[in-house]
Amino acid sequence: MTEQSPALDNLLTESRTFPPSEEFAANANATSEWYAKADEDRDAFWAEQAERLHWDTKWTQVVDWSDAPFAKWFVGGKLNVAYNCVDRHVEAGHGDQVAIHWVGEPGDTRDITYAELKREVSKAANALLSLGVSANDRVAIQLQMIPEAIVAMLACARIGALHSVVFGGFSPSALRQRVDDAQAKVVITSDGQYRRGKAAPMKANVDEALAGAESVEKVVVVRRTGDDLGGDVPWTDGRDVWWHELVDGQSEEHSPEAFDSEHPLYILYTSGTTGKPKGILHTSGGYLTQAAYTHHAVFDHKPGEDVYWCTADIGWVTGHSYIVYGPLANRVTQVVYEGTPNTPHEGRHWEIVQKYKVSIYYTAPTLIRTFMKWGADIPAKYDLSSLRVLGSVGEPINPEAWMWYRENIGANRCPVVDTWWQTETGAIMISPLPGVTHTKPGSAQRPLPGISAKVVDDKGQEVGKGGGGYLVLDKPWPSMLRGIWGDDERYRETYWSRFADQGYYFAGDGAKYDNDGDVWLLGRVDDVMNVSGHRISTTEVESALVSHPTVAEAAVVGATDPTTGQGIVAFVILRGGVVEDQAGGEEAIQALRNHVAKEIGPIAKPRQIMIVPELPKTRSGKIMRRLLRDVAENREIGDVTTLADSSVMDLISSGLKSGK
Ligand code: 6R9
Repeated sequence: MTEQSPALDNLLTESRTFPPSEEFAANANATSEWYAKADEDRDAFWAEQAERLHWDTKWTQVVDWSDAPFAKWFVGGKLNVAYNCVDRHVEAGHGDQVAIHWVGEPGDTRDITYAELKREVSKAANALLSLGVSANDRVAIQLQMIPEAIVAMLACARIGALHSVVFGGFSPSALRQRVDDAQAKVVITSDGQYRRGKAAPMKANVDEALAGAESVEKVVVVRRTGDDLGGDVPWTDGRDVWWHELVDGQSEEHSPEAFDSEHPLYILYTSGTTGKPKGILHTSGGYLTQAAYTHHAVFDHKPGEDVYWCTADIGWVTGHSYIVYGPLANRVTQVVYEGTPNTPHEGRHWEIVQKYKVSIYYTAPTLIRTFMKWGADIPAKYDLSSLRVLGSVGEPINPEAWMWYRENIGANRCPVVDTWWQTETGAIMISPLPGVTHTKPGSAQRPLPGISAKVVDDKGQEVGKGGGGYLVLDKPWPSMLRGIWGDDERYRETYWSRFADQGYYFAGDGAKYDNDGDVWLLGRVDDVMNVSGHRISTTEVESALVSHPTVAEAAVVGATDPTTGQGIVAFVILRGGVVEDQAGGEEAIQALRNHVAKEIGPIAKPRQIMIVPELPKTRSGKIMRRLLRDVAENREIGDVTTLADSSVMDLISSGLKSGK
């Protein structure tokens, strides 16, 4: 990928493209003219997008970048984010529209209209005020996907307090670290959560986390699992309070205050591979503008007509921007599902799509590959004809998985949008526009109108068509992070030092342009392998493996090798129906190695391929290659606190020891 170490040039020569149907194109929210328009006058373009919101005081300047890398957007403007997501829709006569079709894992359901959401958020805002929470205070939220999670976030926004949402499955120490770093005053959690048909304790973990946590004055507990948990919920008198006892009796009236456009909205922690997690800070006006604009343009969302479903957890930035802020600002009707996709059966998502006539579905490659593993006959049993746009986020999507998604879920009819962005970018940055773009399996394709991104070499020079290097963002954007909580130096160092001369934001991802100039994401640069001086991306080898008919999912790492520097080690999950004894045999493994050699080149042939039942993933579905490197290099396994399921590593290690 750099001049010193030659890249493989023959990778990812994807030639399939899918133009939008005429009908879709004719009704699409976005048009191809937007690109030129935004290029001509970026500020005017964003000023127009900001008009999607209600501003109590209009801004005087679109962007102030004079103190780079600290940006100010819509300078002087004032707004209330929660008012924009809830109240204004009620005032415009849409109080009876369903905002949330909530589906609980055990099968209980709740439909919440905008009028009801307004009442709930107002009561919760009054409740937080009654606990002494005021603007700029921090509230930590550790909740599963229940309506109260969304209500709590909006209640914070409404009173100008910052939320810090922590994944429901995170360990006590991970929660504690985040509570301490943000000095959270209040923690909101639940008694327990349903996971795969069972009630698991939540409050008990929170108590363990908070022992001696001095900043925390109150813990608010939503009752969810109740008697199913068996036994009492541990309780600290004077500190703990039930959500229903606190919130239910509050007034339904609360006047939202208008805050400065740069008023902080939330902190969300992302874990780097080393060091303590970074508290990514987002603010109000610019963030909401880009979240709303991208949700409108990338998903072609039509308020009052579409039923939208983003399957993310609110503990992930995708849940923040594409369940809570963007969609609700755009008056969405959306599905929120509490449980796992295979509880009680592997068709659960498709059953929900059929029942609620979901028209826009946004998920992660990890889940698409899991659906592949389960088999195409499962979605085939359901009526998915309501679907019209499919989205993907979180990792590079292998062309094979993309095609499977398009064919088996989208009936070859729905545009697939592969959306690249990060916690730090706040909202989608690179993605096709449905109805405009001729989509291409595996490529995020092009920065959105208003966004500028480049692939550059080591020295910050843009590479040409067919060239690879580092993805950078060379112009500020409205929803960009405003810093790392409490650590300006780390903010500069992490994101702005690599290409300081050019003033580029370095995203940490490798990327390349294909011969059409479309962008392909190649994974984190930390994961790039170096085999005999050739830099090879994990993504490309993984995609080659997944394109073999027996493979559902693959993770590839570079392990130290005495002759080649690094050797490629692949961990492979087989597709449903494939017999492991056959597919895992010596000959079959050799066939897989040859397949990679044929797809990419002999240099990319894995040194070793191991068949495994599962892969280690974060809660947002990203493969943790660092842990697989530990396995491949026979080291003790490193920190597993951000794994979705910490038993996976035992499963992999024991399977390997027994020779499977
Ligand atoms: C939204 C989100 C950010 C990292 C990012 C990149 C990877 C996300 C991707 C993608 C290829 C896509 N990533 N979307 N890679 N194609 N469409 O995932 O935020 O959890 O902060 O992760 O995820 O490596 O840098 P976050």
